[in-house]
Amino acid sequence: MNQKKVSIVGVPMDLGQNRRGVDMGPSAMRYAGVRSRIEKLGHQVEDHGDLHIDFSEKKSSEKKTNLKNLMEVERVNAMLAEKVSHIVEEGSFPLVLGGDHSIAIGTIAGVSKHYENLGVIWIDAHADLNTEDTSPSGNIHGMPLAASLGVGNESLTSLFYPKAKVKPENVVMIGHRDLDQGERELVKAKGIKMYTMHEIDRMGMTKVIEESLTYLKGKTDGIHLSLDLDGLDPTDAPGVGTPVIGGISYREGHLAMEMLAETDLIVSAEFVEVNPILDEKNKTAQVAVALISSLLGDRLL
Ligand code: 4U7
Ligand code: MN
Ligand code: MN
Ligand code: MN
Repeated sequence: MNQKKVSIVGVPMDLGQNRRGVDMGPSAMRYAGVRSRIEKLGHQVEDHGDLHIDFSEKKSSEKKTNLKNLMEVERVNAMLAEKVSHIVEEGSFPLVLGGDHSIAIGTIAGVSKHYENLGVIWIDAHADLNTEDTSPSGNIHGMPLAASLGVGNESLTSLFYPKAKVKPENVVMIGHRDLDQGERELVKAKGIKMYTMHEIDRMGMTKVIEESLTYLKGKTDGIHLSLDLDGLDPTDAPGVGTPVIGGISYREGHLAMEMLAETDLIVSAEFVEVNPILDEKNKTAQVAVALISSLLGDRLL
């Protein structure tokens, strides 16, 4: 793989969901050696540290909505979008460490500013396609993909212009096994390409990634990877807030990352939902760091 400049940004956000601890994700991944692993691959790494989160925001926002902590989630995402945009401008690869998945709103807003047709590969047990109208929980970490498609509350879609940061035909979703009714409807209405666990079981991860890349190649000018650690099976990634049995194995995840590395189409990535409080001896952070390393070109030989 070509040598890159890689810029790490930690976003210790936990306001997009209910369980404390996911705010420690960035520090767990740093402790698991993310920087040195990437440097060993020959890349030049700059760690921008963590964005500041104001944890004082409680359940009700001043804005009238059922979205939890909307104002602070909005503020942090605006900050993150600026930061990520700046990193892309400098010719560096943004590597965002979460934090809950609500931060994908900011990452994607920042990256998409520089790409006419940004592709997105979304690896997750969940679709994250809820809106304030369909969400069963009011948790914004269940909404970032909808927001990035321009669907949902104005506060979450209005960072930068246009409202829709990615086109539905430029999105590929992988690893799903827990969808809400409104999400199913949105997948169908928008015609989004989705490889659930069923397709992974049937076709194997090799075919899933090959097809995904064929699908995105040509029509996209760069691809962002958004990887929610709960996309992996809880036996391999136990330290997540919303585990769902029957997920992607470590081996399949590792293979997927190596195949993405081979294409050189990935222009940015985020690894989210690592919750050290729920983890077993930092295992999930270590898995995340191993996946990051493979994505950035690590090979045995
Ligand atoms: B994650 C959920 F209802 N769909 O919206 C919701 F099941 O970023 C879960 O993928 C969302 O971890 C999970 O609250 C968000 C629920
Ligand atoms: Mn998830
Ligand atoms: Mn998610
Ligand atoms: Mn390997």
